[in-house]
Amino acid sequence: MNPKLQATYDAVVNGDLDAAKKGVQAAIDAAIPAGEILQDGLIAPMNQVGELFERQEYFVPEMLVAARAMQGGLALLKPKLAASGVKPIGTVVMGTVKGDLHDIGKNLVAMMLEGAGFSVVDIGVDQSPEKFVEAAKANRAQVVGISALLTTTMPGMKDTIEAFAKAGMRKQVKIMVGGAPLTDAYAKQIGADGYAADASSAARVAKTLI
Ligand code: B1M
Repeated sequence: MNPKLQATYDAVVNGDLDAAKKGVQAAIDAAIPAGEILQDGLIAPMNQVGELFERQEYFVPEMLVAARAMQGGLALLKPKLAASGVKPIGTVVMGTVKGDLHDIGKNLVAMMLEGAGFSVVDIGVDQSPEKFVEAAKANRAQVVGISALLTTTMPGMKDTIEAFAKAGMRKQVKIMVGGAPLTDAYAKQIGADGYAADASSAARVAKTLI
């Protein structure tokens, strides 16, 4: 890792919002590529936080402050990641599945989709199948992106896909799923049209779907 990113990494692990923002700004000023700042300075420390949580050295409050620090850094990086002013190539409705409050990965995917030229309607976390259907209808979305981070909430993705079928919209929208516990095989099993393991491949997959 570029030593200039160490301060950002430590700031996220320690949940220090101000230091995370300062670190990201310093890295941008030092012309470190945005993708590298994202991967090594923001995503890698969140993985470390996850490991600390598994070892019961961190608990939910520590995860929360780490997430807040990461989001603060991410907000500064957003303009670098998502080029603006591009005519949208399609509309994606994006949300986290019902019962699930994790949104950092979803936000990143949304940014990368915007960067790839999509117009993104982010409906937030803990969204019911009906909300996904409503939002897709209201925004005439071509693609719906569903994120899940918990094994317990993954079945909600299948329910959401079924809700589109019930609403008679299954042929009009392509459904893409993702999130740390998911696999390509699971995505196929629940009838999704696409699966992406990370934010940059999500943009590639979305393009192939439209
Ligand atoms: Co939670 N949490 N959490 N958590 N949390 C995990 C996910 C966990 C793996 C931690 C662990 O045990 N090691 C574990 C889940 C275990 C499981 O089910 N497999 C867990 C748990 C158990 C819980 C609680 C149940 C804890 C509790 O209360 N006892 C609770 C559940 C709350 C709820 O949702 N109902 C909970 C709560 C929280 C916080 C609220 C404190 C906080 C979330 C804050 C927020 O999001 N605003 C939090 C956090 C921060 C984490 C970890 C540490 C980090 C998640 C993260 O943001 N990663 C996480 C451990 C870990 O993942 N290492 C953990 C960084 C992010 C960039 O990656 O989200 O994977 P990720 O997104 C990636 C890809 O997955 C993919 O692209 C993204 C970018 O590359 N992707 C998509 C994501 N969505 C996609 C959609 C796509 C395509 C790709 O297409 C549509």
